[in-house]
Amino acid sequence: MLSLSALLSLIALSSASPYYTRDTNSTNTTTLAPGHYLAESITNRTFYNNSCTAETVSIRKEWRSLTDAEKQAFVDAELCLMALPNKTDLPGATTRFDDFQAAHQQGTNTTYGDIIHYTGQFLAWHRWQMHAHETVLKTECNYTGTLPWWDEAQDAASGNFFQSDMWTDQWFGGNGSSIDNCVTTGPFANRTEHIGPLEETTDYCFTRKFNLTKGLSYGARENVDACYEFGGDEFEDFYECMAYYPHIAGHQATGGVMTDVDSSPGDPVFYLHHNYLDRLYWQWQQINATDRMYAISGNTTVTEPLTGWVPLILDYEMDMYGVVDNVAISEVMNIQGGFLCYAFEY
Ligand SMILES: *[C@@H]1O[C@H](CO)[C@@H](O)[C@H](O)[C@H]1NC(C)=O
Ligand SMILES: *[C@@H]1O[C@H](CO)[C@@H](O)[C@H](O)[C@H]1NC(C)=O
Ligand SMILES: *[C@@H]1O[C@H](CO)[C@@H](O)[C@H](O)[C@H]1NC(C)=O
Ligand SMILES: *[C@@H]1O[C@H](CO)[C@@H](O)[C@H](O)[C@H]1NC(C)=O
Ligand SMILES: *[C@@H]1O[C@H](CO)[C@@H](O)[C@H](O)[C@H]1NC(C)=O
Ligand SMILES: *[C@@H]1O[C@H](CO)[C@@H](O)[C@H](O)[C@H]1NC(C)=O
Ligand SMILES: *[C@@H]1O[C@H](CO)[C@@H](O)[C@H](O)[C@H]1NC(C)=O
Ligand SMILES: *[C@@H]1O[C@H](CO)[C@@H](O)[C@H](O)[C@H]1NC(C)=O
Ligand SMILES: *[C@@H]1O[C@H](CO)[C@@H](O)[C@H](O)[C@H]1NC(C)=O
Ligand SMILES: *[C@@H]1O[C@H](CO)[C@@H](O)[C@H](O)[C@H]1NC(C)=O
Ligand SMILES: *[C@@H]1O[C@H](CO)[C@@H](O)[C@H](O)[C@H]1NC(C)=O
Ligand SMILES: CC(=O)N[C@H]1CO[C@H](CO)[C@@H](O)[C@@H]1O
Ligand SMILES: [Cu+2]
Repeated sequence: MLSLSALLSLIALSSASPYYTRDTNSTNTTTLAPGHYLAESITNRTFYNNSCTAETVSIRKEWRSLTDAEKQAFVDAELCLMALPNKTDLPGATTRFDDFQAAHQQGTNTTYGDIIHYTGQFLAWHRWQMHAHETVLKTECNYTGTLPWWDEAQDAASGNFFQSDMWTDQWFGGNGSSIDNCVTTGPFANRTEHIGPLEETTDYCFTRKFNLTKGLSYGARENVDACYEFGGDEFEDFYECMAYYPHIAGHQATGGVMTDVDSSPGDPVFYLHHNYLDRLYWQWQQINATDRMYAISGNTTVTEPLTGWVPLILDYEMDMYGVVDNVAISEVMNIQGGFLCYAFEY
């Protein structure tokens, strides 16, 4: 298992090549045996609370379980968000879709060492980001579905990480062009990114550069299972483990904008990838809810602020930089706690 400092030095190592900052450029240092915790019923345990009941819970489906009409509705909703004006004045944001990308760039601001990825709020923040994105699709683009996810472990096991129809020109488009990696086909073809690369705000083309090898290796189910070995009192080890292979699989395999640690939400596939990561986090929580549901530890920042370290607690208010109202971490620990109310199809 990588320590946090090892992770950080890997990030520092790889930041020399701007577009590929998530490439940890490392050999496999995982020493844990794969876990054996996944009971058949693990993903359908429920923890209904308050207004969240069997009647109100929404089900987030794997992309391939959606009907063609549902797939079209999701793609259309993302296109709608890309056509709506920004509501924040975050640097570079010109559309409502950009607002989310800009907020992610703010959270990744190296002034405090990327607070949303290498601190205890990594999983909570991205869970909330998924919910916020889904909510805005519904409230501002009349989307009636739920946020789909991408079953990466299934694709890694198949030998073809890009077997899903999500990568066809009907839905998200595929690999970038061999000339400049710009995505030139599908509904998001030739999109101009306004946020990034990294902490810049410039205009550039929306890119992808598929890497099958990375998808098959990083995305392997055993890498997820290895993370599930950590208990609630080892939360820091758990989130670091999740931030490693399961997290970098979708980013690095997709390539291009998805590998940009600040600006990866510029590829709509980002949301399917992080929704999958959220499902993995929820599975881990369900394995021992008493121990893991409210597990949180670490500090609020990676580097010490001038005012001193602040331990991360459940009351900590996470920041979406004006895209939606802020919430405390405690609100997002139980995905059926009331503020959140969803389950995963499987
Ligand atoms: C949970 O999943 C298991 C295995 O698929 C199934 O047997 C069981 O009926 C499911 N329970 C509920 C409440 O859906
Ligand atoms: C949207 O962004 C533009 C700059 O791109 C800015 O001038 C404008 O104030 C922003 N809109 C809102 C509502 O903040
Ligand atoms: C959403 O639906 C309302 C009511 O039908 C409509 O006024 C509005 O224009 C729709 N919004 C979008 C972005 O399509
Ligand atoms: C994607 O495009 C890159 C760059 O053109 C190429 O090297 C790679 O083989 C392609 N990958 C797949 C899976 O098509
Ligand atoms: C995107 O741009 C490329 C290069 O200019 C062009 O060949 C392609 O037809 C464009 N795609 C779409 C869908 O407009
Ligand atoms: C990062 O934060 C610092 C300090 O608040 C600020 O000066 C800088 O502009 C921020 N960077 C970006 C990309 O917004
Ligand atoms: C894919 O990643 C592997 C492992 O990091 C690397 O050796 C290979 O050159 C990459 N392939 C492409 C097409 O970028
Ligand atoms: C990493 O090492 C573990 C333990 O040796 C192994 O099970 C796993 O497949 C490796 N993962 C990758 C991505 O190579
Ligand atoms: C859940 O975690 C607690 C605290 O570590 C432990 O005592 C208990 O045995 C665990 N329960 C299961 C079913 O693993
Ligand atoms: C968290 O803060 C404590 C001081 O409260 C400090 O000793 C520790 O090194 C910090 N941990 C990390 C991972 O930065
Ligand atoms: C249920 O909701 C109450 C009131 O919002 C909250 O205090 C409690 O923590 C929630 N419990 C769970 C298990 O989500
Ligand atoms: C561990 C590892 O693979 N390190 C490589 C990282 O990338 C640099 C530059 O390409 C190589 O020189 C290292 O060997
Ligand atoms: Cu992120």
